[in-house]
Amino acid sequence: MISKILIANRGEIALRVLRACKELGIATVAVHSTADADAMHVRLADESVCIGPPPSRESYLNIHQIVAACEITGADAVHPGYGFLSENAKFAEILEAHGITFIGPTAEHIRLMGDKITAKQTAMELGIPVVPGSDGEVKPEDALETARLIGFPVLIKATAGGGGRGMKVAKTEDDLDEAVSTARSEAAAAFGNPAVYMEKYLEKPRHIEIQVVGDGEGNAIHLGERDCSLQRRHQKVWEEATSPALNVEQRMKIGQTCADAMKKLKYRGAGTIEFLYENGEFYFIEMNTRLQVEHPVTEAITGIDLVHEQIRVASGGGLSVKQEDVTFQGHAIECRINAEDPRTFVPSPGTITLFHAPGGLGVRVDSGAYAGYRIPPYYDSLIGKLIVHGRTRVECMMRLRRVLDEFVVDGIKTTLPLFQDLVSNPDIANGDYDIHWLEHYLAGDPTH
Ligand code: MV4
Repeated sequence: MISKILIANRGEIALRVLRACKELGIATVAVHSTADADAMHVRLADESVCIGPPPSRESYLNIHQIVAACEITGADAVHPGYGFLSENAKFAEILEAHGITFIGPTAEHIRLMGDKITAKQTAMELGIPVVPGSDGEVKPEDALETARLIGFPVLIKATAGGGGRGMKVAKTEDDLDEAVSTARSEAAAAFGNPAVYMEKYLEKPRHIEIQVVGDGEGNAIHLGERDCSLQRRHQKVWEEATSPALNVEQRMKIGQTCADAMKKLKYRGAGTIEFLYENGEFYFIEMNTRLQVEHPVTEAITGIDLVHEQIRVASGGGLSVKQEDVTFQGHAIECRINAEDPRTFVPSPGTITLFHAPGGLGVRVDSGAYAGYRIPPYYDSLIGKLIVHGRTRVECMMRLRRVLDEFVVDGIKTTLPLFQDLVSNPDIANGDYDIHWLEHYLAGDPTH
């Protein structure tokens, strides 16, 4: 059994995990950098440990400091949140070697999904549909033959990549050599590994991801999908569940495929299987082996607390629900509130002078922000998430318009005005968008 959890994170996700621990009667330890001494997660935890100076590399990414904080406080488990060390296989192994439970998948599964080629090969073997493409790595001298087999346009992706870095499109044979060599040098620079692979380029897909949870013993369930197509430079801005593009049959079919795959893998913990979706077909792109920022939309429509489930399976307690007991109620939308200029997305750290979070039925605000809080300039600019739930998508959108009017964050710039614009846009109201929609909209494209 787990009796004390150290939360190796900061901001809204540290609070999110703290709340689950409190509900389960588990003691909590916050860790923080010197820049976060006055942060909400530090105030709400039972104990806290300062683990270093502001740069993440010396604090939130410092494995030795975090292990030392566990030993000092007697924490018997670590929840990594998202980002930072959440998908670091070495971290999971080191904790295990110290007899500390890592609340997440095995190091082996983290590694398997961290390499995009082994992830894709594993997905294929598990019966998950993938994007047509090369059989593993593509060497520059084989690129043309492979591209002709796949058919143009093709996309060159970094094996060690993820998040869109080191990706290059080749529309025709003439573009290919340059696309391959640029992708290889970008991959080498960003990840220390020049290896690339090739896929058919999907022109106007949606990004739809499936939430899964497994107990590590061969039982796994799916909690439906999230539509995360509204992104800017690979940063998600707005996420919703269910997807406006899917019907019940499609949801249950892809969901069951993913749950069955996770059973075969004996996957433990929460995971997200990411797909591109185009013309009624799903194409696997990657799997995230962590809790995701947008998990609350799934919680809103299923009523299942994902962090409770993560903690249960990490302590060998199994899942609290069976697939047949999972239902999808209504619709939920999440808006990411970033401390950024809503037009340029330039970070806007500083002091929040006034903070009023909206409330009422179907409203959730996950945030560590408060009036007087000074946002440090060292970290991600996400200062909160607004999650709105309604019985239908139309009701959810009506509620979101009301709630955005109520939300007050003064003293800094935030992305709230962007959402004010989006909720009055007809394409958004109709759920009619793909992964490129937001970039076109922000560029002032008149067709949007
Ligand atoms: C693709 C694609 C089109 N075709 N793969 C971008 C990040 C990485 N996770 C996968 N990405 C893409 N892979 C094929 N074969 C287009 C993208 C992509 C994208 C995907 C999801 C959300 C936003 C995106 C924005 C640009 C490109």
